Amino acid sequence: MGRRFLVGGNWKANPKTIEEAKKLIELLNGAQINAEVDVVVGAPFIFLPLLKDTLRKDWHPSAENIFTKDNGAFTGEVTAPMLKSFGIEWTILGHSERRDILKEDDDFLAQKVTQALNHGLKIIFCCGEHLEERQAGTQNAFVSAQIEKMIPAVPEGKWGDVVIAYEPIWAIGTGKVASTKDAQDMGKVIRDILAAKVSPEVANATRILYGGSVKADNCNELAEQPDVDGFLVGGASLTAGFIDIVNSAS
Ligand code: G2H
Repeated sequence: MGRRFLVGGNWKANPKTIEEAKKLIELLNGAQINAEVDVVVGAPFIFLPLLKDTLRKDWHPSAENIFTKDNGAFTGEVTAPMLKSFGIEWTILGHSERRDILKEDDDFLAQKVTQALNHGLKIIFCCGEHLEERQAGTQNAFVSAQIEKMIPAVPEGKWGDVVIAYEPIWAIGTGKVASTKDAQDMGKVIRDILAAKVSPEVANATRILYGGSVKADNCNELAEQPDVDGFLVGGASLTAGFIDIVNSAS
């Protein structure tokens, strides 16, 4: 059975006001979708109740992060049980902006992976190399190490709740989209690791997304690649172009 295409929006911390968030939701709710596709909309925590209440019901609001514990003295953190109690079913984890700006390392992210999945959240787990590794030709080893550190964190029976997003950091928000070959090659590298370290069944079933400057005018060719099962979209998720990207699944 083929893997169902998935497109994730990642608003990051872009909308500054509730009015901006409402306008975006209005745009998304009015969209005509002609494709068989799962759509997940990642937004800052504070906007999630609004998304839960007003986003079209065939799409899914997502957090962009969680903390490693259920609750306690962790000032400023938001936890998986809190999200679940608001009816949120998804979270992005390990985005490069959290890895690089907030200094979240592989071990910390592994704890978040286990925590999210044990609480019944579905995850979009991000990986990807810097320009430095790409220029040195070590991108496969770098991304493989990120995936290999995440694999043991996935509890038994939970692989169906895992989506992986390959996002080369040099392509994020820079306008430099990876070539279709770069995206496909890394998708295949990740799938081969899953086959070798988890199982061929999990490798075959797990959706691997591409993220990094995906736009309406570059998504169609990328979407045709056998190991690109969808997209994680930042800048363009704040525009009408997101609808075209969702429709690239058809
Ligand atoms: C990568 C992507 C979304 P953008 O961060 O996760 O953002 O599409 O703006 O490059």
